[in-house]
Parts: sequence; C-alpha cells; structure tokens
Amino acid sequence: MIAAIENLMQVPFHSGSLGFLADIEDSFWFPKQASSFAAEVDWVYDMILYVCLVFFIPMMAFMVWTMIKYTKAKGTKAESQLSHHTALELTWSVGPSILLVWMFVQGSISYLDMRTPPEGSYDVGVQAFKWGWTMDYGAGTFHPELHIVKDEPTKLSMRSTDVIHSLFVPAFRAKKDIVPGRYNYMWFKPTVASEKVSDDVLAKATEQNKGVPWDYDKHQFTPEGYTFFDLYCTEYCGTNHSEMQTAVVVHETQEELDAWIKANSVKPPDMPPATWGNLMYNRRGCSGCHSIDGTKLVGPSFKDLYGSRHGLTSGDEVVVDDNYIRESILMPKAKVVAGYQPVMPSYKGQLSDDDIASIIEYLKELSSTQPAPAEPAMTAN
Ligand code: HEC
Ligand SMILES: [Cu+2]
Repeated sequence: MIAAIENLMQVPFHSGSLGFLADIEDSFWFPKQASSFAAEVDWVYDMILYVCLVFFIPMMAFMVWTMIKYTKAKGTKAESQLSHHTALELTWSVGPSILLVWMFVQGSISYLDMRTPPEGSYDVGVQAFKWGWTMDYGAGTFHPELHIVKDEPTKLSMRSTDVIHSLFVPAFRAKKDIVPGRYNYMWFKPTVASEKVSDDVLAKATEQNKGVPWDYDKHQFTPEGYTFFDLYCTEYCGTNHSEMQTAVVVHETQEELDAWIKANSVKPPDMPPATWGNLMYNRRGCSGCHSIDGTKLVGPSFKDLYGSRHGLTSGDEVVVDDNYIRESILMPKAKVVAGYQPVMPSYKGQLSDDDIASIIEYLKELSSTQPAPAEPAMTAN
C-alpha cells in the first residue's frame, strides 16, 4: 500500500541514487539515513507530525460533528452562551504548552549540535556559484564532487561568489545557506560509504557517455564508478538553479580519500593536455556557461573560439590567442566580450599554469579556424 502511494507521489528524493542501500529500510518520507544526524532529525520530525495529527484529527472531527448536530433552521435566533469550565480550559492550555516546550527544546538541542563542528573535523572548502560547486581540498586540488570519509566528522567552510545558495544533502539531513561576502559553516558525520560499480559497468557507461558531460542522473554513479548521495542547491538562484547539483562520495578510509585527492590534483603525466583541459572544462564549471557546440549560454561558446576575432564592450577588438584566454580566465573583467555580462568568476589561484595551458589546448581542439601563430606566452605570476 505504502509502496503504491510512493509510486504515485514520486517522492521528491529519487531513491534510485541510493539503490545500493537496498538493505537499509527506506522510510515513507525520507531517503535512507546516511549521517549521524539522520535518525534524530527523522525522529523529531515524526514526533511533531504525530502530535499534530493527534490533535488535528479529533478536533476537526468534533467540529464537523457539532456543525451537523447543532445546525438550526434559518431564522432561528442565536442564543448566547457564557458558561465556562476552568478545569477544561487549564487542560487545553497547559497540556499543549508542555508539548510545545518539548518541541522547542528537542529542536534546539539538535540544532545546536548541527551548528557546532567538533574540534579536528576534516575541513573541505566549498565555493558555490551560478550554477555549480567547487570543492577545495587544499594544496590546489579542486573538484565539483564532494569526497569525504565514512565516520569522520566533516566540516564545510562555504562561500558564494555571487548570490545566496544553499547546500543540502538529503541523505545526511544537513542543509545550510551560503551567503556572499561571508563564510558559513556546516558539519556532518557520514555513516554509509559509497560503493564502486564493477569495471564492466563503468566501461559501458563511459562508452555511452562519450563526448558529453557525465550524466549522473542516468548512471547513478560518478565517472570514476562510485555510487553517491545527491547534493542540491535549495535556494532559488536563477535560470539553472535546478541543475546546481553534484555528488557526495563517501570513502571507506582516509587513505582511500587521500589517494583520490592525489589522483585528481594535477594532470597525470601520460594524459594529453587537451584531455585534461576537457576535464577542467567539465569539472570547474566552465560547462555551465560555455557550450562547445556553438550554443550561446551565459558566456560565448568555445566552438571555433580560438583564433577568432571579436569586439569588446570597450569598443576595442581582440584576437583570441593564448594570452587573451589566460587573461580571460584569471581576470575576466579586464576585457569583457561585447554582448555579454561580466559575470564570469576569476579563477586566479584556482587553476594552475598547467591547467590553463591544458584548457588552451582543448580550445584549440574545438576550433577549426587555425589561428595566426600566437606570440610567445607571457610569463606573468
Ligand atoms: C558564471 C558563468 C561563467 C563561468 C563559470 C565561466 N565563464 Fe568564461 N565567460 C563568461 C562570460 C559571461 C563571458 C563573456 C564576458 C566576459 O568576457 O567576461 C566569458 C568569457 C570567457 C572567455 C573569453 C571568450 C571570448 O569570446 O572572448 C574565455 C576564454 C572564458 N570565458 C573561459 C572560461 C573558462 C576556461 C572557464 C572555466 C574554467 C569559464 N570561462 C567559466 C561566463 C562564465
Ligand atoms: Cu544555487
């Protein structure tokens, strides 16, 4: 019966992404519990709901009953009724008050716990932007996915480069606004680890997904084959708000996480620069604003960009060469393309020279017009 209702309602948390947890009971309202907060949050939520139902149903039933029973014929004069019952009034005032105080105290205890990251938590920097996420693992490693360790208290130090966003991991029952111009913090302790899909499944999905950004919804695992928990933005932040999602991968051990961070920090020596450039394009949020098929999004398309010539808002003209691209990435507001808003965030300190060189190689690959030979790259910084 409940399963039938769930199907009808298509409960907002598509439990598909958590299918690997099939052995843990899914509750009617909530996705599986995957953090140390989850059981408590669900319990308080359920209790408050039941208390409300216990009052609401008999009250409404009584009201309807009196409406029917005491209906008078039209034109009957209303009688006044002034009697009063002290014991009854005390009961219905004091009883619910006690319940309300209990709700407040329970809520406060949980809230204060969630507000206070334990000493020595594992710290990950989170940057929210329209419309994506960049997690900062320190030492120049950035990635859109959140990778953490099971049973390890994890603190997120969060900032926004534009408008108010909000980070929500339903399976962790953890949510917090991210406000531009200040740091906001949240923490949680994940209790369920991700799993890795088999190499065959991963290879097949990789083949299907060739040439387009990874489809997390379709595959329900990351490009590296980890099952994941959903992370959403829950503060409406503009056109692509609904696409502002990413994956949370929970590693079994700190060593496993360290190995993952290491593997994702710099371009592997045997990888061609353009391939790394393509990874950066997908991972660092460029794909949210720049298409590679000629479509105009928030920013100009990367298709045939390299070597082209176009106007700026200042009225000048530029040729898109290595130096100009480098400047566009590090100081986007220095030269703004005519017809666009200066909304691109600066990647200064977030993309290494090597990353930028790889992006340039990638842009060359996307361009059929071969450019005039670029001047030797300036070595600023
Ligand atoms: C929030 C949206 C946004 C993101 C994210 C973004 N850009 Fe941009 N980008 C723009 C806009 C808008 C422009 C055009 C206005 C300007 O020049 O600042 C632009 C301009 C550019 C230009 C110059 C294009 C031209 O036609 O001359 C380059 C190169 C560029 N971006 C590269 C990147 C790279 C590389 C990334 C990722 C590392 C990135 N951008 C991420 C919005 C974005
Ligand atoms: Cu948002």
